[in-house]
Amino acid sequence: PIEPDTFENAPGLWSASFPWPVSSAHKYRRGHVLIGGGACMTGAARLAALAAARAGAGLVTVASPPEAWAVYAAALTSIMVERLPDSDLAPALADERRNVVVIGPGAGLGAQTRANVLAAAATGRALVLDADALTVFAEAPQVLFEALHGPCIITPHEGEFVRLFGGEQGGKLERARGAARRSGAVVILKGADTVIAEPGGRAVINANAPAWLATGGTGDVLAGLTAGLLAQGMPPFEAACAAVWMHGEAGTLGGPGLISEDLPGLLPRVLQKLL
Ligand code: NPW
Ligand code: AMP
Ligand code: MG
Repeated sequence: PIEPDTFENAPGLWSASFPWPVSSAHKYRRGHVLIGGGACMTGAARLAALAAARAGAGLVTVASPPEAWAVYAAALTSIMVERLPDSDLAPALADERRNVVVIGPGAGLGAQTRANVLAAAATGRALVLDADALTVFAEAPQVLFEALHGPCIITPHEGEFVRLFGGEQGGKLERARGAARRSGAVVILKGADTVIAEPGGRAVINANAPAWLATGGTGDVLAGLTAGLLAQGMPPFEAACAAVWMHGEAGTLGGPGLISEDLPGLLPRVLQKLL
């Protein structure tokens, strides 16, 4: 440990719980990630969906409001697309085999995003909340924290973090730890160095990420990747640490000129390193 209960991220911390498929596996046994697709910024949910699938989730569904359905359906092949009657995610939550729900990437800042998060949380389902799903609770973060019943991973960048937890002084490590304690969620506080913290006090500092990752959409990829591991039964803290490490490795493999949509396609090479 770097200091008590604090570790530098490395596969040795989580490889024992990495969800490799077994010979009796089939797609319904490898988890089903549901992603709430936004109506306008459709790229974000698509990036998350591809990353969840590359992480090994057996099935991935993007649930789309009717006006964006054709965009998702035309752009996605391995990923399933569900056409919702409107922007309400509730119908897509009815299938309980969808064991992880991702909300936030490209979701938009309307009241419906807030309602969708609360509806998903009420099911007790494992959640990955990112981006707009965090920002919509900036005025009332306690409403979000009190709604969380099941496992939850939140993935704020610094801007999103300050909206939710305030900008109080202190090091990144302590701020992430405090946020995990306050929210009850595993917190991935992103940046050049990313801190992963859980409510019990364990924290991991990740340092393998290259600055090539500072480009639009990479956070959306991380949300999907995290969900893909979580859906396969990896415990939330370990899934968060593994996803952040894999994301950094993929960014390094991509190197100069990297754009976010390169990342899902680089994940097989990252998985190969872990085999
Ligand atoms: P400043 O400039 O420091 O005052 P937002 P977003 C601040 C979707 N995307 N990293 C900073 O303020 C996302 O999924 C869709 C970043 C900045 O102005 C969301 O749904 C894509 N920001 C939506 O866009 C690809 C930092 O926060 C503000 C920061 C909005 O997400 C792109 C940005 O926060 C994108 O992912 C940091 N380390 N520190 C697609 N292909 O469809 C401080 N800030 O306004 O919530 O914007 O992150 O772009
Ligand atoms: P987002 O802002 O939500 O798109 O997330 C950006 C992703 O890229 C996060 O995983 C960050 O940790 C990563 N990232 C952003 N800037 C850097 C940087 N300068 N060095 C390394 N990783 C970065
Ligand atoms: Mg983001």
